[in-house]
Amino acid sequence: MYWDKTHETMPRPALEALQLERLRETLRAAQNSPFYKERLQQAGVTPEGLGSPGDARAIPFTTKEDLRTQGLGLLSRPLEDMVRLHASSGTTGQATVIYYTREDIATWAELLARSMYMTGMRASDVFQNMMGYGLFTGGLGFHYGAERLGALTIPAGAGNSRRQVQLMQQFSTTALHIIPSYALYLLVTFESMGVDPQDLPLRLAFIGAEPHTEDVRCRIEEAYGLKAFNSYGLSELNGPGVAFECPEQNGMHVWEDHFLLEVINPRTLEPAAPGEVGEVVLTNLSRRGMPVLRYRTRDLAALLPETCPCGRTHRRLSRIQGRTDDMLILKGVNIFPMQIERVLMAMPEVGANYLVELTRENFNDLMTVKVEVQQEFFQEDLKYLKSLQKKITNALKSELLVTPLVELVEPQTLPRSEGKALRIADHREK
Ligand code: DLL
Repeated sequence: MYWDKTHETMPRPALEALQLERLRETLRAAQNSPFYKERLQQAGVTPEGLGSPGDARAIPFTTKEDLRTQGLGLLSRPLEDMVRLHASSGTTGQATVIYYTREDIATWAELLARSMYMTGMRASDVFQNMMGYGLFTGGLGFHYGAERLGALTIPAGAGNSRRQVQLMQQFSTTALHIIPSYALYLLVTFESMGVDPQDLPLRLAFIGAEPHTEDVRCRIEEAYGLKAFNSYGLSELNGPGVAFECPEQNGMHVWEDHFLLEVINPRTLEPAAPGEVGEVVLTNLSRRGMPVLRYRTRDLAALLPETCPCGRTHRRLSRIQGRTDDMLILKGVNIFPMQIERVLMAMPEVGANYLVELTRENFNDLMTVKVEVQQEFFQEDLKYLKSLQKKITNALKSELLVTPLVELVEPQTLPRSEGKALRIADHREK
């Protein structure tokens, strides 16, 4: 049931003692990087001065901007000790580059093996890794983890939908790693090939890398006939394998022997109360080549206060609710894209894809939500479609408090992404 029982079920006092020891080691390593050496000195923080993991609050935050501008100044070992780099897929500015030593790669693989084992994956499984191999961490990160676990690993990569289905058939795939929006999209390919995913031996899927709702998980589980587990991570902290759902499927355990977790109020920067949504802040506890301290992820989630019946002592995060930087402001009202997804995906008439377009006309902001309708409903008469449009508009209005324009479109007509879905198109000039 456990991959590493000692660490996964460690009593909290022992876990916190381990965190303190690793935090001190991390600070010692970080002091070798020009960037952190100066930062820590300025803040007067020393490894020996820390008396508990909570004392990490004296360490200044690290931001995306720091990572972007500091480059090699963040390395705590010489460049020749590094064996790999990955880069984040940021759409603005320069990509953030993360360097890994050989040990760092091994530790990361261990965490992913532990994560997948927790959901029930075993060496007898056939694992199809449908995420991009390359600078993105989703492909290689899981690949090494699955091999470490011992599963037969198919490095399928992203996209090429018909081939994905063929691979599943040919090799009797039992476990998938897939972006949730792509999992919904792939159902169209299954249909066009006359293959029912339920007839395949699929039993597990790991879904992550982008925000998604509980309804999306349910749709994937039902259509494929498997259990889908939420997987969270970010390149700045290795990549995937920071937090993962256990069989309880109620929140993601953050591997606290490797990451120091805080949830803060992004305005006051004080700790958020348990159960309250705030910004996730993470510190590497075991990365040696390029440890990152108190990284402000911009991801919004709540710490779940109860202990988990699965027996693991590592605390859980709720589903990621959005990001501090993805909030839209429309006519002065704050809107998180996940609110829109929650409303849409709860409606059986709505298909797999939608797009939110923001425009400005005569100083007036407009939001148009283009929604793909499931084929069987799209065939209905105009009167029916009008009433469906009204139903969606009202549901969105009561959630968002502004009235969007809703446009119903035919299935498979909105732009697709084989990677992370692009749901928002903001055409307003800044
Ligand atoms: O997306 C790492 C990853 C790969 C995670 C495969 C899971 C599976 P980045 O490209 O650096 O790394 O993007 C990180 O994606 O800060 C979140 O905003 C978002 N994200 C990742 N996982 C989830 C998730 C990878 N399960 C950024 N739910 C993060 C919601 C997620 N958002």
